[in-house]
Amino acid sequence: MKVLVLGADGYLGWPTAMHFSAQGHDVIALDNFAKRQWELEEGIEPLIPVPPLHRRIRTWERVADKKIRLRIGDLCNHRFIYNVLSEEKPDAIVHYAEQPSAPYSMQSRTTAAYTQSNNVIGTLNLMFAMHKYCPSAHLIKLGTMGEYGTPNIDIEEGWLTIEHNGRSDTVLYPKRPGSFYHLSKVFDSQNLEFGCRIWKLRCTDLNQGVVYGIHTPETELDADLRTSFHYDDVFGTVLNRFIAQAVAGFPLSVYGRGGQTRGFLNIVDTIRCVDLAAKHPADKGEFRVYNQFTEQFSVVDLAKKIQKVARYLNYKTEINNLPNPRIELEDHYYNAKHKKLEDLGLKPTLLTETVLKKIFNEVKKSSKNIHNEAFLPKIKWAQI
Ligand code: USQ
Repeated sequence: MKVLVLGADGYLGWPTAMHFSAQGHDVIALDNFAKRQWELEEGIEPLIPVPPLHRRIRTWERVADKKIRLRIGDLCNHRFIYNVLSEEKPDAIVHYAEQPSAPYSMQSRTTAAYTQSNNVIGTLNLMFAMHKYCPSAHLIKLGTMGEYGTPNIDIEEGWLTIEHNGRSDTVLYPKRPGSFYHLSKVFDSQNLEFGCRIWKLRCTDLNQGVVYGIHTPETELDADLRTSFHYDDVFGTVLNRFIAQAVAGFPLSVYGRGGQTRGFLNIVDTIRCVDLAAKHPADKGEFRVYNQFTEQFSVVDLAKKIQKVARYLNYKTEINNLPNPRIELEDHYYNAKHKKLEDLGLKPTLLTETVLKKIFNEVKKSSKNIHNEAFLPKIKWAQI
């Protein structure tokens, strides 16, 4: 397959590009390096310095004896993505190229508008480019479990069959997300469903939970090949943050009572899910939604799990219930289906103590890079 990875410089994009290349596919890595710009704006750095993508690609070529081709540009420039798709005509497009942080989007009108225009217009341009130049390509789009919010009913995989006044229909699952970032992915899903319906595009929307972890088989091959790992309050996700906090001797920052329940998955399973989706493409005209996570935890249960392993490793870890900077339910029903990827063959990598110890060990190696001032949340939903 010819696989185009959009957002290939990022936490998930880079390991995905290496994975497909290692499998012998022809991989094109595309990025505009916007994430590095947002890091500069916020004054934050990943735990482990990430070499420029050019260097990572050269190292990959040396270590794996495989080529990854690089295209630099912005999806919001439609001419750029028109050129790429007309020249490359990929079989599969894996799309991570979006602003991924809820707190970033909730800082101001400017960052909310930027997040939504960057994400929604970029994806819209991509859809038009696919329609014009490669309508048979399979788009594997990273959506988020956060699109659904926390409804008081079971969460289905994208679609819901409802009965109303004696009639029945299957409709996109109603969404009630909790940030302008999560909303941007709802708008993407709506646009993509429309594109599949009118132009017969094929799309798999992966509604992904909170990803954790630092290793994939390819990132371990050379220090240059490691991926970006954030522990700060803007780009760091909760589990990665808790581990960095434990290593730094900082209390685990549970927001509010910590009853917020979310779906989680190991970075290794992100790659496996994308791989499974690519191997089993959606049909022409099909907008297919998979819920991509392997287990669910409340934030406080997660903190206790991490505290237990931390104490075993001799860290004196405490849990601190901070006033919640977000507006979200802290005590709610949560039962999200996540069967379709397992039906395709996903064998979940669960959050065992061994898995946690391995992440602790890796974070510990870079503990001198941890800045404690990056831990406390500074962006408040009510103060935007
Ligand atoms: N939380 C804490 N303490 C922290 C950080 C977070 O209690 O120090 C809580 C939050 O209040 C929230 C939960 O942990 O209830 C998850 O927060 P998060 O920052 O790990 O994840 P979130 O903002 O939801 O976003 C992340 C990714 C995003 C992806 C999403 C999947 O940044 O790109 O879409 O996870 S999901 O959460 O399923 O929507």
